[in-house]
Amino acid sequence: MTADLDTETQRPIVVASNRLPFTFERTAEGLQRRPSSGGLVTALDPILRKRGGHWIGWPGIEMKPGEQLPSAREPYSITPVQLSAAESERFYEGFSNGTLWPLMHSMPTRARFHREDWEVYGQINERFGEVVAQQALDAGLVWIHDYQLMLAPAHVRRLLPDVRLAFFLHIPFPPYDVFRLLPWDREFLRALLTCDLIGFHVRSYAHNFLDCVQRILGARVRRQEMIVEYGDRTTRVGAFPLGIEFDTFESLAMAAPRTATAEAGATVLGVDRLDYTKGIPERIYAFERLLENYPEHHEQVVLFQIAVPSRSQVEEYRELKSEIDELVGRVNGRFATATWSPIRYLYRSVTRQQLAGLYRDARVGLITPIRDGMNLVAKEFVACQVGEPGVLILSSLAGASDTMREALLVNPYDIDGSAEAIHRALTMEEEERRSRVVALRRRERRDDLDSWVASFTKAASATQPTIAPITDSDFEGWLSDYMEGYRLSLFLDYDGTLAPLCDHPSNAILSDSVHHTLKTCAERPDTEVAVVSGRSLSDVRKMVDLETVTLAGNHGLEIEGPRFSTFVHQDLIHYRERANQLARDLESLGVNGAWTEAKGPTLTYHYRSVPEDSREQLVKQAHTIISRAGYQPRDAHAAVEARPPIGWDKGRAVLHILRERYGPSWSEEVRVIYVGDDQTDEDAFRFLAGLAQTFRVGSADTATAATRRLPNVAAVHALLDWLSRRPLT
Ligand code: ADQ
Repeated sequence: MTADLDTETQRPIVVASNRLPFTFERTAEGLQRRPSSGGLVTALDPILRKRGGHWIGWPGIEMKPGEQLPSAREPYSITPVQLSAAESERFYEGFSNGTLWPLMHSMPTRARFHREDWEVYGQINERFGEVVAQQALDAGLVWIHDYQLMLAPAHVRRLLPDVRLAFFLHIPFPPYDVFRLLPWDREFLRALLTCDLIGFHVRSYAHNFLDCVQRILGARVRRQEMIVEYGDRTTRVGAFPLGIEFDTFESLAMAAPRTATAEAGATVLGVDRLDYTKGIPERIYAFERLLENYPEHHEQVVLFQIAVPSRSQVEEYRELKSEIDELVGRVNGRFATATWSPIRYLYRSVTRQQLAGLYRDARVGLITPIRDGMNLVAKEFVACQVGEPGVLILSSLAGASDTMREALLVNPYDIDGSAEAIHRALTMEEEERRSRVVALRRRERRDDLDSWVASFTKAASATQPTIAPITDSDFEGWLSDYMEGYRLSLFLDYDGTLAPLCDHPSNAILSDSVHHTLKTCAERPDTEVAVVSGRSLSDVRKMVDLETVTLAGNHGLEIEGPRFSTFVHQDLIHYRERANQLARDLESLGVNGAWTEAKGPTLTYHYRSVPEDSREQLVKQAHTIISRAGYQPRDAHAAVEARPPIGWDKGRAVLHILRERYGPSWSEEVRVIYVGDDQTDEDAFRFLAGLAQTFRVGSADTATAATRRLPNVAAVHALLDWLSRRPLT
């Protein structure tokens, strides 16, 4: 898929985030709006004001039936996504803030894992995905934000397969060993990989993500280029450090009246949402240590901590509030004099204007989260240094420390080190303060919010990379160690694996070169090849036409091969007649090009030629007819398989072949590779988990139990070719 940069950037942008840019409250006068707090809104609102488009998010209250939001004043349109109070509890407080938030911040012991929360999170993400897709029919870009909506991209992709789709994560992406604690890690990674671009604040988060997709999903990662290949799709991954509206903050700081803090002596300023990631207690301990170690600061210095109330319905946040209240009280009690209290603590939001004045008048900005995706407060502090230069003390555990190198960097867990840094900041010569601030300001002015949006949207509209051909070295990396010194038993599905999917099964013919490579593999003394297909045995025999290959038809209900006693499942006898009847029943659905393939004991109802809009109805009817006949319906590629309920599948068939050939201890005798593209191959993937290397071919839209994915039939051919050429065991 290619995109013309100019037209892409002019077409509307559709943004989805958990919160809309404002929150509604129900008052006596009706619904009232107030701006939402937090970095995400600060970042996105100006983009949509400038470019126009659509913002989709949760309005913050449960709306009554028929109730309308007050009309928007924004120059962009808004669609609210409704959540009931019960849904919000599980989706927002539960999974988003109780599971993902701590886990993504590498605090797994705080994370709780409840299946019910996960399920509601999935449902709400689906709802968001559907609303986004409705609004994004002609969008130049769909841009989904943050950890609350990590599954939504998969739903947008399902509904709009060709839309340009990007995701930005505002919080850290943790290392592999932490992320994999999530019981649903694969689901998240798969959903994110439906995007064309995934942005993180800093490179280390992007690298963590690459590690995870490589190790958890077995995706192919091109590290130099930061490209992931998964199934038949590519995703670009990048670091896009978020900036702020620098000029706005600078102007606000220039205009702001002198604050009371300016009179109160040197102010050390902390500004945060009240959150356990922000390191507020640690900061108070560090300030206490400063007062213990350096009495000269008594009556001279004040720590002014402003905390915006946040997630106050969550128990942990209420506990944190009490802890901070208590700590502030204790330190003040310990050091206060008649005219001086060392800590001033404000538990509320302040306006941007007030904030700008406070930043400007502070001697020290003490921004010491114990983990933070980026931290915009540090950047705002710097932008507001328009008078006497202050000093920024910044946690090395905030994403912002990646670029804000001229700050005094501290590890917030190191209380003594932090106290030393505060002392150093308070006693720093003006010249040093100025040169640090100048360098910090220069960078933040250049890498501001506009430049972030420009670089992200530019990357999002760049031509999508193509899948690089799979090479010998890929196969060597994946398989050599596994196979070394062993015989190989190779299992392959036929349609969509060895031969491309066609309108009619009779057209899916093996090319001469693949036929030749398959033959070469099967004739090797150290390799056995089996083709396991849903076709009837006679049909698959006709297509493969190699006596050296074991053939399994009807999903393994019938098997024949060299040095192998022919197998026909004993229960089939009961189904031959019923299959004929079912074929007749399905004839009524032979409309719009749909047709039924009778394969002896099983049948396949094909609907590849049926127009999209009439498929759903036909498939539903096919399921009903098949079930009524006492058969099991199974969805396959543009087809519904009707299988006798015999408790036999491709997994059992593979086991049967392996036991016949190598005896009960086959797993010690032979290495197994299974390659398939179909839902019916999943039975074999599941059965072989841990016992084989398995490959799912084609689109990554459905989940798989296979170890890896291959993009297409050509990649299967490359695998066969590599296997045929490898040195003899
Ligand atoms: P937050 O965790 O909300 O954001 P941060 O980046 O610091 O953290 O943004 C906070 C915003 O809220 C700032 O714009 C700040 O001015 C404002 N704010 C903070 N305290 C305030 C107060 N008392 N009164 C008024 N306003 C206040 C998440 C991630 C961050 C990431 C951002 C953006 O956790 O790591 O930087 O998203 O991606």
